[in-house]
Amino acid sequence: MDSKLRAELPDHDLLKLYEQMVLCREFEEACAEQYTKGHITGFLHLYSGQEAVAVGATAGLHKDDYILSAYREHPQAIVRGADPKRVMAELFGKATGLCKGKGGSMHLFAPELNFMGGYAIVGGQFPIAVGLAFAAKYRQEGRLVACFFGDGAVNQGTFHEALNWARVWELPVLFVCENNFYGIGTEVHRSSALADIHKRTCGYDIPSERVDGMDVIAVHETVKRGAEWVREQSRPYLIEAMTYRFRGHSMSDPAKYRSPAELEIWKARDPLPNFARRLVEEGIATAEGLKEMQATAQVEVQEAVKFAEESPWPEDSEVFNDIYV
Ligand SMILES: Cc1ncc(C[n+]2csc(CCOP(=O)(O)OP(=O)(O)O)c2C)c(N)n1
Ligand SMILES: [Mg+2]
Repeated sequence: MDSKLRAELPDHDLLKLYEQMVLCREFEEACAEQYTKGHITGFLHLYSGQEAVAVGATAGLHKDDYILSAYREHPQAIVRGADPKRVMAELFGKATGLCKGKGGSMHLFAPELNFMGGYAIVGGQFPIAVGLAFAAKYRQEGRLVACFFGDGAVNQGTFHEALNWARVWELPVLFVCENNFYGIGTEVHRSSALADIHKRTCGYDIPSERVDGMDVIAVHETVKRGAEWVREQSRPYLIEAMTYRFRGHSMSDPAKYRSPAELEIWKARDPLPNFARRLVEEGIATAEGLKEMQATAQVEVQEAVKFAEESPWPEDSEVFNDIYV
């Protein structure tokens, strides 16, 4: 049987994509549970539904490419290589956390992995992405900056300033919009004059395209090709990935602004079971094998929760350390 998936990637890589998506889903769903138990406090924005974007895109980048994102970024950090234990501990505010428990959910940061944050200010990552790209070009490092952001960020001035300077200075930035149709409770057509976000780069002479963000293979192929173009041309590019979050904006949002019917349409497009089905249909995995993968991910996440629970709080004396003044 001809396998469409095998034409894209070797079996090992295809299975890795599935493994990572499952780990992300299990991690996020465990976060919801820990929030309900009061172990995670403050804002918590979960990524369930959008896994194909983080997983497909990261696989299309090089390890030394920088990644920046917004505040819905646990999977982006984990897929880049952050230890789920240290990410969970960070969400618990523990000393063993990725940022010593001082950042929390919205401020994950791992420079050793070239994961440069986690930004709670909508559009805060754009100028930093451009600055990193300027530095990378100046030092002739050959790496690019992948800057993830939401549909709700594109009306911030920083988006337009970043696009402009990235083009004027010919900087290697791959802008990746995760268009999940909502900025908190506001549907994208109510906030954007042109809701086809990829078309908005024409004013800056930046090429762009749209991709199905529920299809991990499509995202991977598009990002890989886009990244190669950025690297070769030393020019910015923008990809708009059409996706959907299955939960509310944050844990405190019951998402009353969207209909159950709409949610059902998108749940039918859930990137995990759909990719699983293709893997099985094309003889790359068995249903049992994929179930085992999920069980392994569940164990890994439970170990992360246990690690976070048992970890110490930061010392009081830590309060004035790591402050940028
Ligand atoms: C500068 C700024 N303005 C407003 C907010 C409040 N805020 C938090 S998230 C958000 C919506 C962002 O939506 P989007 O970029 O689509 O990301 P998504 O939540 O869909 O992932 C807003 C307005 C903020 N954090 N920063
Ligand atoms: Mg959004």
